[in-house]
Order: sequence, then C-alpha cells, then structure tokens
Amino acid sequence: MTTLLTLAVLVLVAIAIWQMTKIFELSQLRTDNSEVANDKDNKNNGYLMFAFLVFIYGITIFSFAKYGKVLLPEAASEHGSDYDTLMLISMVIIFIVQIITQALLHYFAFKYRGEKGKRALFYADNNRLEFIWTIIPVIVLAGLILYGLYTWTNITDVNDEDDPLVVELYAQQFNWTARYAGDDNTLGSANVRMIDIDKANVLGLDESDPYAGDDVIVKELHLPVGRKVNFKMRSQDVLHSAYMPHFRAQMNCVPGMITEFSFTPTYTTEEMRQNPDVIEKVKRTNQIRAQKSVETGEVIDPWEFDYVLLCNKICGKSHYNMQMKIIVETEEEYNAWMASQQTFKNTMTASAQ
Ligand SMILES: [Cu+2]
Repeated sequence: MTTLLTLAVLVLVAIAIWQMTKIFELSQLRTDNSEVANDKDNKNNGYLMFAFLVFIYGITIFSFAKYGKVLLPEAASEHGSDYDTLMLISMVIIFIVQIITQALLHYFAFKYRGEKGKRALFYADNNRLEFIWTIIPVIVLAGLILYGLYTWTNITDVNDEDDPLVVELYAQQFNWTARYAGDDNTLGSANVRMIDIDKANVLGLDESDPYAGDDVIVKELHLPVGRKVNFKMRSQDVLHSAYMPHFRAQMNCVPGMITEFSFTPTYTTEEMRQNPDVIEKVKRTNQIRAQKSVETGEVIDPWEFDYVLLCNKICGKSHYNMQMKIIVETEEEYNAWMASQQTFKNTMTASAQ
C-alpha cells in the first residue's frame, strides 16, 4: 500500500512538473506557437466528438445485451408489477431524452467547432425557445412525479384489511430472525433491553405480555401464497435494510423503532422455479459452479432457486452474508409447517428445565 502511494505521489509530481514547463513555454511570446489549435485540430476534435457519441451508444447497447439477463425475474408479489411498470416508464423516458440530447450535444460541438475567421453570433435570447425547453421537462417531470407518488403511496400503504399475516423481521449483525404473531395474530411487545440469553429469549419478548406466549420464532421464513403479509421490522444494533428483491420490497430496519412493509406473494417457490428467467439463471449459475469445481477440485453443490431476504445496508464486515431463506408455499403446506413449530412459551419452558 505504501509503495503504491509513493508511486502515485511520484507520478503526480512528474505530471505537475510537466504541466508547469508547458505553462512556461506557452507564456513565451512566439509567432509559431504550435500549442494553439488550428483548423485541422478543431476538425479532428469535432470528429472525435462523433466517435465518443458512437462509443456511448455502443456501450449502452453492449451493456443491455450482455448484462440484461442478470436483471430480476418477473415480480412475485401483487404490487410488484406496478413497481416494475413505474421503473420501466422512468427508464424509457430517461433513455429517449438521453439518446436525443447526447446526439444534439455532440453534433453542435462538431458543427460550431473553431474555424479561422469564424465569429460567434451574439444571440441574446429567444422567448419561444426558452418556453419550449422549460415547459416540456415541467410536464414530463410533473407527470412522472405524480404517477410515482401515486404508485408509491399504494405500495407503502400498510393496513389491516384482508386479514393480513403479521410477521416481525428482526435484524442484527449479521443475521435475520422472523417472529410470527401466532394464533391471536398479534405480536407480543418486545424490547432489546429484555433480551435474556439464559432463557433463550433472543428477541427480548415481554414474558408477561399475554400476546407473546403464542409467538413463533424461526430462522426460515415461510409465507402462504396469496395472503397479505404485514412485516414489522426491528433492529438490535445498527441500521439494516430488509430487502426481498423478488417481491420488490425493501424497508430499513432502524434501532429503536418499528418500520413496516406489506405485500402479497403471488407465486410459490415451486412455481417461481418454473419461470423461464429463473430456469435460465439457475442453469448459468450452475455452469459457473461446475467450472469452478473442476478448476479447484472442490465439490460445489448445484444451486437451487429460493426466494431470499437480504440485508441491503452495509452494516458491518459480514453484511454480505446476512440473509434468510423465504419459502412461499400453499396454505396447507404453510399450516402444516406452522403446526410443527414451537411457540415462544414452549421454548421458554423447555430451556428453563
Ligand atoms: Cu445488515
């Protein structure tokens, strides 16, 4: 590191000296000063502007062709398609504007390049032009913002309609824990100050709260398909962010407060595994794994698609690995799984013995 820094300093000092010599040379009055651009230089620079334009268009097309496949597959939640439409409309507008303005910018840089004897035209202002290029962005942006706010308000509206399942997501460095509200569908109150490791009360549930007894604490999130879920997020230590990309859901987890997000899963894990994009992605990933396995001689198991809850705030050194598996299944499968889980009261009794 030190060597690298020393080298960088040396290079920068050399550049500074070189630049200073150039300034000194330019300040000398000479008639044949070759540093002043002539018509040929200006023309070359004009063509280079076009070359740069082709380059940025080219790299855009290349990126879409090469990396388009790593985008997320179809949304697996009810609000997901609204979110994707908003994203698509915004991107299309941005791309159209970008393509036109970049072309104009580079074309004018070429057209009005320096030429001997050519003088700039003094053009004070033109009200009609000013009006046009003000009103178009105003209308487009106002439309986009209003549409965005409308969509966002719908997506982030957490309410108790349609009998939602209540689940707490508890974040800590560096893992997730989920807590189901149990038969009463009401989470018992909890606070990090009430964490009692000796009694296996890892989430700090209030043991005297009658709502807490039937809560179910798990390390793998199971959700019934088609039923709305109201998530309540807590954090034990620092800022985390509960990110469930396939459901187009993300909410910060903030120490000292409860944040909320709500969505309805629309595809079970099994159904999502049949999605053509997912099949393709699994195939690609497993090819890479197989190749790596051959190279290193290490046995790497093939990957199978699962929904996932990730942390999307850099919360510490193992942030990258802070994740929890999500399984979306049918109502019956979910009920069977839930029936096999222990309630908070039972785990407490078991650990007290
Ligand atoms: Cu985190």
